[in-house]
Amino acid sequence: MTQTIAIGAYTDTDAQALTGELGALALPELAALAALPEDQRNGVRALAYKGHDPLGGAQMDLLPKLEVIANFGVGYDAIDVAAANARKVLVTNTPDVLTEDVADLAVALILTHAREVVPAAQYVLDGDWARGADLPLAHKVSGRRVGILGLGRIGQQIAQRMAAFNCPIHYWSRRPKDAPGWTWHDTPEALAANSDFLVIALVGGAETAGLVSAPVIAALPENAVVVNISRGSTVDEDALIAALEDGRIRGAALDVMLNEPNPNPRLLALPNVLLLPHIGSATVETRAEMGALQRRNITAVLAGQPAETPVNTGFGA
Ligand code: 8YV
Repeated sequence: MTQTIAIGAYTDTDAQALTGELGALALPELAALAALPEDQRNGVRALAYKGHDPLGGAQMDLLPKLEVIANFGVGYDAIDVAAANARKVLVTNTPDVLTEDVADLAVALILTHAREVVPAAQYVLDGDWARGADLPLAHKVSGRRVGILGLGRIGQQIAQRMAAFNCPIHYWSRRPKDAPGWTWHDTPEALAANSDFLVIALVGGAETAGLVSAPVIAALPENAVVVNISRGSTVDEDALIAALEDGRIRGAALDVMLNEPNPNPRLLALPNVLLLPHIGSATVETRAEMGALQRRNITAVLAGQPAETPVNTGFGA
């Protein structure tokens, strides 16, 4: 009887490791759980989860012997941790192993948007260069103010990278950090007013939903670019789109947005917006480390050992 269920779209390597190492039963999506026979569900102790669909008490109740939900990703906002606590289910995530990749992508978004890399590459492919057509000048990055909203592990790495571009670093977090040379602001609005690039590096979930509100967006200078590598839920997207449509700010470069993978068509129509398909951690190397950490967490809990990267505590060992 299988003790582990793996839900989500895994690479072949991860899928093989999940079945080979853990004897996992693979399901394409969360909705498929309910269709499993009851005796099979009753034997499940671990759930390897990769996805962003909400996973709440109703799904947990389908697995009465569940001990651990091991999330593939650092952000676990899709998982109802209070419901897991109530059922004494441990939740684990995959922090640290993806920090560098996500920070690298934030820098890539800043440079790609400001230097108009995508239109410039298209200009070559389209033959416009050979024809001698005009290519508008782009915008400078080095020395511009970078505002980081949320100075956690990923935010700090973004700040370090952009400091190497001689960018003054401004940040907002609930409390000032020990970050000499970087300027703390006590509100997101104050940060926005001092940011040429506003980089959102918040955790997802209810506590940060809509933190980048209409007043925060209104506080941005006219040349500002909003960069998001965290979760779409952190932004009042209607307010952002309105500011972009009106030309009130220069642009946005977003790896995450509401309603993925079906972004708001108004975003798709905007020339000053660069959209990526949520690829912050999407490198061969990092995804392999995330998968391995997810599996180690499950193996530990099934053996009665403490998990390596627990989100909630007091269960699973
Ligand atoms: C996802 C992410 O895990 O780590 C996170 O929080 O958002 C990503 O790395 C990845 O898209 C797989 O769902």
